[in-house]
Amino acid sequence: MSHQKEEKARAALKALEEVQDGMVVGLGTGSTAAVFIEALAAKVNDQNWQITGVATSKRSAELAQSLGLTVKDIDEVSAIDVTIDGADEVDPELNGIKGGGAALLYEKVVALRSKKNVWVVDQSKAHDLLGTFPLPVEVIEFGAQQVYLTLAELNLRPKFRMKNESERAKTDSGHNIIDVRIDQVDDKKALAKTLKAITGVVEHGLFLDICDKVIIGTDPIQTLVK
Ligand code: ABF
Repeated sequence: MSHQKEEKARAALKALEEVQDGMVVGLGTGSTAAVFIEALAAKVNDQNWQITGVATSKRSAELAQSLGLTVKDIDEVSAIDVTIDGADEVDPELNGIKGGGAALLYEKVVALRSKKNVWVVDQSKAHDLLGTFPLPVEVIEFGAQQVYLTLAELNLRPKFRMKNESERAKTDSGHNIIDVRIDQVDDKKALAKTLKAITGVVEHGLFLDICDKVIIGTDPIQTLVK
């Protein structure tokens, strides 16, 4: 197993400690979150726990259900006790960039309804400053090119996320993803406001003041808390 895979697995398994029998658990998206979902399903089956999962993507829902976990829609639960998710970048203030897996909208909806948010990452995700990783911006289909041009005028160097040479990638909601470069942007909070004010933008992958704990799967494990 590669170092990165070992780190993902170590972080994901550590995150099991955040879960107790009877909880409603937000199920993240990505390869690290997938390891967590597999470990959670094994624990639930071994200990006969009652756990309800709320997935952040169709693929996480399918994975969880295939492993026997109960999965409900977010509107079927009254609260989410803890969400375990991955991230593409995290800084020392626990702000992050998410959406490399094109699931940022549902991830943010679930995160904002969670009592506690825990990110599980390998060391390559930890950066002093956000912006090495392109920031995903979720955009409706109608007028997506206009949004692209607006982002270009803001010097954000936009790029449509492509499924292949000719087709644009689509999120679970059927939206586009436009990735932008924010490494030259100092005020991320102001950028978040600017992006949300662009008509046609649904959401972006800046997760500011959302995460409560980051588990970095190094050996020994590093845990960052707010
Ligand atoms: C998800 O976690 C996405 O936002 C992000 O792309 C992913 C990280 O991917 P991985 O865990 O596979 O490195 O929340």
